[in-house]
Amino acid sequence: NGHNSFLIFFTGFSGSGKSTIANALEQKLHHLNIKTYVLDGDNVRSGINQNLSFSKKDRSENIRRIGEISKLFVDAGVVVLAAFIAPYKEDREFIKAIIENENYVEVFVNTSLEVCETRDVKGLYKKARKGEIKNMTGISAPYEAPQNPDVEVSELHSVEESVEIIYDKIKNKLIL
Ligand code: GGZ
Repeated sequence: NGHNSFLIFFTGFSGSGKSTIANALEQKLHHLNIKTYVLDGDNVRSGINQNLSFSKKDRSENIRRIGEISKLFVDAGVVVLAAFIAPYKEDREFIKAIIENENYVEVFVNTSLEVCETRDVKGLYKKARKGEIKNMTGISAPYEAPQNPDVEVSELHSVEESVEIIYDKIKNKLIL
């Protein structure tokens, strides 16, 4: 039951559903006995990257380290599901440059800012509107949308549908 290892990189606004979809896809892959690891703000920004802010420079360093960590996991034979806003094109390009082409799948979770702001799971958008937090992506910091993602999902898809759409794109990489 060997399988290829690769990186699935989810980009999109805060509250777009990146981590939720990544975790749901991970469950599906587990049922197929595939070794996976989810990298997201919860385990990266709280640990190895806890010294980084949301300035442009620190977001770039965040994504650079995530790219290098992902590369190590891919080398170790794991399917990595990385869920980060990664708002700058040049930072996503860096990851593309260090991970072999066939081992990189970019997923644009294109949930509209309006929907993300309505969800406001952590209350961050409300705080950003009030000026209580700065550099909030979509409010006071930019998001450079991917022009050519490998897969795109949005609020028009349920989590389950999103998982199936993404699975369809990666199934050819899996040796089941
Ligand atoms: C965007 C912020 C900010 C600001 C805190 N802007 O929805 P969340 O809470 O759980 O996910 C967001 C997370 C974004 O971290 P990333 O490492 O993915 O960002 S980046 O790739 O741009 O480096 C959000 C929370 O951190 N958060 N402040 N100002 N998101």
